[in-house]
Amino acid sequence: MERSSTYDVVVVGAGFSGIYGLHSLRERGFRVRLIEAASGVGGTWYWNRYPGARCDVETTDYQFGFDERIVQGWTWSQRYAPQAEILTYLNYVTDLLDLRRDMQFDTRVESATFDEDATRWELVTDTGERIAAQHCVMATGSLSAARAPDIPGLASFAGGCHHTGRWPHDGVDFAGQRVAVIGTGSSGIQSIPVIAQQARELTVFQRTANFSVPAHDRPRDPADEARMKRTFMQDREAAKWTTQGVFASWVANDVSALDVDDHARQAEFSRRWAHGGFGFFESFNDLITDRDVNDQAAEFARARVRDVVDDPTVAELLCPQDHPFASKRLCVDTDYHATFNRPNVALVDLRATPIVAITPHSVRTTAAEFAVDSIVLATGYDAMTGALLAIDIRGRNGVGLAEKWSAGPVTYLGIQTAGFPNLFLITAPGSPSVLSNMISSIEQHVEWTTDCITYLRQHGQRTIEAESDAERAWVAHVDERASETLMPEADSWYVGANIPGKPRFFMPYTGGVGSYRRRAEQIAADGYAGFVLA
Ligand code: FAD
Ligand code: N01
Repeated sequence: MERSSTYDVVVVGAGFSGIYGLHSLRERGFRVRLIEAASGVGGTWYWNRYPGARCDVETTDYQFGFDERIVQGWTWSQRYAPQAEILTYLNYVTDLLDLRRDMQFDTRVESATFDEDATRWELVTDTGERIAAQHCVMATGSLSAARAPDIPGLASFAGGCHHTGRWPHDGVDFAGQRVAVIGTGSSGIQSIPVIAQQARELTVFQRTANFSVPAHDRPRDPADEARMKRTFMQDREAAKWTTQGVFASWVANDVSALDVDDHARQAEFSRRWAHGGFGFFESFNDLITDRDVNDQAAEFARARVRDVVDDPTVAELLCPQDHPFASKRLCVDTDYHATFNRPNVALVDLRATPIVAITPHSVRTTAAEFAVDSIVLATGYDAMTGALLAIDIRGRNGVGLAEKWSAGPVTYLGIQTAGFPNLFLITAPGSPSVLSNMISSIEQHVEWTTDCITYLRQHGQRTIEAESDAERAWVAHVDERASETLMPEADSWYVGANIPGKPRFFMPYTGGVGSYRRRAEQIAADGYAGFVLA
């Protein structure tokens, strides 16, 4: 049965972005409805229940910072919180802020059309509901459109086949099984060591070896937790102006590696490797811009793989050779490389022997057939644009977002795109988003959006829309900043290379969280320069 309702704002998605978006807008007195395809809150942490799933930005940073009550009322168990704990935390926040009454689950938004006469968005859901709202906030996630590979015969597989980003809620029992994992990005690298302990045999199908830094995860010390709580609010405020929106996870070393001698350079690399996590990436300020420095970091990381892996042939296969260090999203692991010393784990190099087919009981490469009982697809996402383009979004004159972005996603600040008034995108292409602590970036986007919608109400304006010129200039700036780094060289999901036919376009903003925030705030202070208000 078709039902309809009208709101000031509709928010799509109930991950970190949607939860805060609903709260923030509701606090300003707007009538808000949140629509979520899943049966509960959590977003990433609702869907990704695979063995070993956890954050890899440290928990101290990877949490909300907008309300001290949330921080004081929650205690984290680990340096990197596991998925179940983050999901419980997001349910705690949802209840603390009494958000559930404005949330609607098990409902997927299929289309969103801007009605130019009524100056509002009309959404249609898969439950047949029509929802009208003056503003639409897409909190649909940068890494939420799970991507299964196009392998012949995949659908014929008779055993269990699970994508890491759509993991069964009651878990998967791999005991006694022969398991195949396809994919060695962050999801593969987190899950492989845990699955190896559960399965009888594990075969890892690797197309590209990835750089991974040890996590050195550990339980949180209660004294550290208490210290964190005491100073969190001021530390978080300071983190907003850093390159990656963190204060606890790592400290950036604002020194060129070229200004120190070889001994000091190796010592800094070693110190950060021993500390664990993303801090290694910030060993020097030119690690991602200077090829020599990057090569040295890459060689340091490869040497650590050779230290750990017993079989020299396997070690070489696990050493990334075809992209600069951290030009693909850096992984953070617990015992990933050591897992290949286990007698029940084998590595298959798909560069040498690609998969040709999946049969009901096996994975077949050009060289061999591997009989398996279960397949894990750790094959990633149609990142940054996938969830948005899965919705038929139509702006002025009925133009579709897919058409507008056919050569790549163009935005102004990664928040709006010209021709789509009152459509706000949270952490979209053109914003620091996936290159940062995402919670910091999400909070900034939600707060900017809330202030913007409030400003429109205060100034009697019905619409805000990015100007094409401002958008063009922003896209050129994003592109220029990316080209100052080695990042666009890799065939990564940052450039859409993992999706056949996706236009190659470096999507996130490499200019850093702090400088991005300054710019976005200045634009707002200048009466939303580069936007048309009507
Ligand atoms: P999501 O959490 O992806 O939520 C989007 C929601 O929108 C989903 O629930 C989805 O169902 C819903 N949705 C989408 N389309 C529709 C539609 N059409 N209709 C209705 N609902 C819809 N980032 C970090 O900074 N640090 C980390 O350590 C980190 N770890 C990660 C680990 C994993 C396994 C993954 C996959 C990502 C990780 N990320 C990490 C990135 C992570 O996605 C973000 O940190 C953050 O959780 C994103 O929140 P979000 O609310 O923007 O999007
Ligand atoms: O996905 P990925 P992910 N045949 O795209 C391979 C975040 N995250 O889910 O590189 C064979 O990185 C593919 O190979 P190649 C984080 O931002 C964070 O692991 O394309 N292989 C690659 O090895 C991360 O970057 C955490 O050659 C195929 C892998 O599958 C992002 O989410 C944990 C293939 C996909 O790697 C995505 O990570 C998890 C095919 N047909 C995720 N298709 C944390 O730790 C793809 N591959 C916090």
